[in-house]
Amino acid sequence: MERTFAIIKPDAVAQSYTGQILAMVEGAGFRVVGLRKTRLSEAQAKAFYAVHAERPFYAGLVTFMTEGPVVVMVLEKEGAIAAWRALMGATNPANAAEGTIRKKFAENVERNCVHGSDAPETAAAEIPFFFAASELL
Ligand code: 3AN
Repeated sequence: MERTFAIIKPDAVAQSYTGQILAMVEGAGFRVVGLRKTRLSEAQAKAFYAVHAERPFYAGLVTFMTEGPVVVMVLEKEGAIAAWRALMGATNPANAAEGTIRKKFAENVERNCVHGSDAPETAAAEIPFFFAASELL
């Protein structure tokens, strides 16, 4: 069983899409092993997206990710990392396939509703960024 880290971002939480997104998660066969509503500090958002620090959209991304509460999750399933990225859809919702979360709910490439780890090493770093082992059940 593989685990991945996911975020329901401030745009989706503010528009009350949390329940619909969780229904899609569970409907796709993921087990939710960790779940918490929180609000990222600027320092947390900067550290979480440090890999994008040199990108032109970094400052806007940090502002967006701290504008309101998020829901952080750890999802478990065989091939969870790829399966969650498939369910999220393409980064730019204009390119996202039918039936994906971003196609259904996302506004644009920045305000794109959800995050998912992109590789096993990323998941291994992102999960403990938000969750203690004792919170994963
Ligand atoms: P993904 O979330 O699909 O893994 P990344 O890791 O390339 O995509 O980007 C991280 C986040 O940065 C995206 N979820 C989105 O919010 C934001 N982002 C990515 N590309 C752009 C862009 N061209 N303009 C604005 N924001 C972007």
